[in-house]
Amino acid sequence: MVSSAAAGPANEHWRRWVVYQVYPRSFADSDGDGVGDLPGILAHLDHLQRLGVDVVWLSPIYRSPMDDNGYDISDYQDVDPLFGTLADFDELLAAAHARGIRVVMDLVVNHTSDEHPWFVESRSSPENPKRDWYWWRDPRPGHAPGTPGAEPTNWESHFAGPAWEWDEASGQYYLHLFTRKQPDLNWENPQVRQAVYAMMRWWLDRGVDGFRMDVINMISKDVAPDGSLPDATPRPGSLYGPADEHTYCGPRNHEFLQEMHAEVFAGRDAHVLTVGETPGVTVAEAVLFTDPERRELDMVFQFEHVTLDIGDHRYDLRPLSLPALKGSMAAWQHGLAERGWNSLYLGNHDQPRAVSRFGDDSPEHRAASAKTLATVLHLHRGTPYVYQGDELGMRNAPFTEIGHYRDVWALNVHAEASLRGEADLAALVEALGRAGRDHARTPVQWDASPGAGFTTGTPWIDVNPDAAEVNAAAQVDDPDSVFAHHRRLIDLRHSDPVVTEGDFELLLPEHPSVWAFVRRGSDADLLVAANLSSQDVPVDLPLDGDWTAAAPVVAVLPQPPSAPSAGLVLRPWESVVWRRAR
Ligand code: TEU
Repeated sequence: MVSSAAAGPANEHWRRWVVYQVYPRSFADSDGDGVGDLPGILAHLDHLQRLGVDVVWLSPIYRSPMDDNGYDISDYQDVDPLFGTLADFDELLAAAHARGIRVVMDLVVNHTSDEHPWFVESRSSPENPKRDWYWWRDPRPGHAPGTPGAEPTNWESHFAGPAWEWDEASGQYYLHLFTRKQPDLNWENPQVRQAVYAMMRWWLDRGVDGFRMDVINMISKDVAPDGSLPDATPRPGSLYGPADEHTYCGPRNHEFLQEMHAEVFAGRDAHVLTVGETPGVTVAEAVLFTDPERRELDMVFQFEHVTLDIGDHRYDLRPLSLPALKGSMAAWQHGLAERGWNSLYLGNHDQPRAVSRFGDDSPEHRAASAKTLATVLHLHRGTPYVYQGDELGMRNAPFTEIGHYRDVWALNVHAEASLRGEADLAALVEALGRAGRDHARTPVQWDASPGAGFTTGTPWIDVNPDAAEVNAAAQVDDPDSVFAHHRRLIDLRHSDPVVTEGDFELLLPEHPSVWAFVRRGSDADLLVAANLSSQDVPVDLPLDGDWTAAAPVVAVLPQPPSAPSAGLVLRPWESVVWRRAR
């Protein structure tokens, strides 16, 4: 129960929800074709209900050529046959609702597939009425069309190579910030926006509970009144460079989202959950996106904490220091404390597995480190997102060669590296082994059978061979499991308002292995202390006031210290949450 003294936007009921992300392709396969599907999700709703999550976010299930596993949509108002039918969707939605679980759709409207009828028309001729629905531009004057440097701008795609594709037949280039099969929609055109809003209303009328909006801070480009787009700063030794400064949080981004809110969400009785995926967003921008008064979004996915260990590009890996990680998270806690709201995540379908990246995924410490990472995440202020399999402590796959990978991004950067030579190629395959997106996309491990209970057929990507030990069947009834620990954290959020409302203070910001903080609520406080290392760590917590009467409410290891007293020693990957009433 939220106390009445704390009414107001900061205490809207949705702020107590926990979201679970399903990547349908890898969740559960009901028909043996090796690809997860909607009936597969339906068959596992009990798992989600037991975990206690309030919302499921479904990664894209729409019709798609699957160049980017469904983030390339060719029909926004149908389900891809790989995943099932609209009738399957309706059944899943009704069954989820019957269990009190809401369903949020992935909204991918920065771009469509090149096979979407809108793009097929747009591409057909420069005179087509839909030509202006996408970004078509002439080659750079003085260059032979289709040759390097002839692109309208020097922008590189996020998934390797130039962001412009030459279309010989219609004599212009089109923009694609992602793959060439993902042309960018032109949001400057009001017809595009209205078509998107109509599609969103159609899903809401069908009963869905909100949207996770893919790269929604890329929909407004830095376009001049004459239609020209600015060049980026090229990378050293390259013609091309990242277009981020001209494509992230562009001049009309907030206007477009406010318009969307008015056209789609206003006047809906039930709360519709909205979360924008916003790479490169700053705290100041995030406040603008998520301040309830501005009527844009409930929250955004920021990327700062998942870029601390990467250099010039995603596969340029750097060591991560704990003070940097917790400092970053704390800065977001403070930045969105008064206005706006945080989303909290350590992994998703684009990131390596959290336990492998931030924990210790060796057999000895895997479970404790997965639990401690969950403790720290769920006890921050904001909405926690549990990525499928993280509730089991699933880890990175032992992929050692490019043939193991399926992700178009990995395959594109590999093709690029192979032009540069063997040394680069070996370094890339090593980096993919730690940072590739496919680690999050191996099938969910339901049991110890050969297909891990995911499929009776041949899975589209290899099952992690650790499925014999790491699986749901072994965990759901075990009170010491990673699953049970997630369940306790979710229960705590639902039962104790301080988890949602309490303010946040980071303790020992420079400590190299302890992550500790206090949450102060209106009638209780929580103290979280976590050892993010595989050694015993003595820690002297700077405590305010008397914590002797506090009691541990969630702990990772048996016999946790009863109070955070002097002489405290945290065991490897131990974490404890103490609560004191006031
Ligand atoms: O991801 C966008 C994203 O996180 C990255 O592309 C990011 O912009 C990049 O790391 C910066 O170089 C979303 C989806 O989550 C992802 O699965 C899709 O592939 C992508 O958009 C395109 O739709």
